[in-house]
Amino acid sequence: MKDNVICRLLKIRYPILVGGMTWVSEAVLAAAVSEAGGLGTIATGNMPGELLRDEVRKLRTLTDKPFAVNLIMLSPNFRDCLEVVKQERVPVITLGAGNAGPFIADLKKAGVIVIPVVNSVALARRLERSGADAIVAEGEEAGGHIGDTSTMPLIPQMVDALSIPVAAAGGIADGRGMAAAFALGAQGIQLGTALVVAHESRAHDNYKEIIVKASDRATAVTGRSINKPVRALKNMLTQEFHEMEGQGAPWEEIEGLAVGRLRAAVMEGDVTRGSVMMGQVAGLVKRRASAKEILDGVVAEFNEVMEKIGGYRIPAGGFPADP
Ligand code: TUI
Repeated sequence: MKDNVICRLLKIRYPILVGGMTWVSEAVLAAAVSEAGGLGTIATGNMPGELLRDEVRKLRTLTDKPFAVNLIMLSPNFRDCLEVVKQERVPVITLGAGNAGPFIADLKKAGVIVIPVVNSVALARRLERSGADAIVAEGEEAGGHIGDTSTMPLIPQMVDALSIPVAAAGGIADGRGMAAAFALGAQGIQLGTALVVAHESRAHDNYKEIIVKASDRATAVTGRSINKPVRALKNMLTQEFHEMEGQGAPWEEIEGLAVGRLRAAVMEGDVTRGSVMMGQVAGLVKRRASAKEILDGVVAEFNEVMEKIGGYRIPAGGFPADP
């Protein structure tokens, strides 16, 4: 294998993107990932356009490698951030939490590579027709705002439905997960939780320690009753969400409970009442390391796994039952 379609498209060495993690994915982590050979990402969350401009300029003092900006269509500053992306000649954007369709043509005209993050095949098909360059297909194992389908069934259905490249997200933190995604037809992956613990990540120490200590059952999904499912660490906040949802509280009240909680977790380390968004792979993330060590480790393990299973065959007629 000499070439990878996502590396060629994005001019990167490893087909590894970073999730647009609000508050976590900022210039320093993004630059470290891009320097390590992946595609670093600045997440905007609800950030005003001018703050995004500062982040993009800061990143450019740290690396000359390609990077992405992640926009969330729910944000009140979405349109301002779109303008900044064009003015600052950001090479790649990823778009989550909404239908990116109406914005693709304009961004393409400005020369931006557009990669929507989606959880449904129907939306991905529409976005391909609207001109998306690639898709990040995100399974419900992911942290944060999620869809309904998990990565294992989602990726092959996306790959079958689309002609553009697919990167897999949700449930991937190591080379085994990456190899599984490639077996399903993905040409790249997106890491989130695995990079929250990077030395260059500004997530509070408490947040990183919670991930490193997490078990397989550490996360819960809240907000299903209001059609806004979010995966995060099970804690007092998720319990409060579930109680409120169980009582059939109005959506304004449920959403109100979330305000400021992600910031409290990431920036202040409030892991009991904050929203500690993390994927189900938190239980797999056992070590804090630099972004470069994390990416190199994933790639080395991917190659080991491919080597090991590359020659694996089921013999004609199957294995002998009594060898
Ligand atoms: O966007 C994400 N993950 C996120 S965004 C986020 S910000 C947030 N902060 C506080 C509370 C809640 C959210 C945290 N995590 N992933 C990509 C993604 N996009 N997952 C699901 C979707 C999605 C959802 C609905 C995409 C499209 C969609 O439907 C749009 C439509 O109109 O058809």
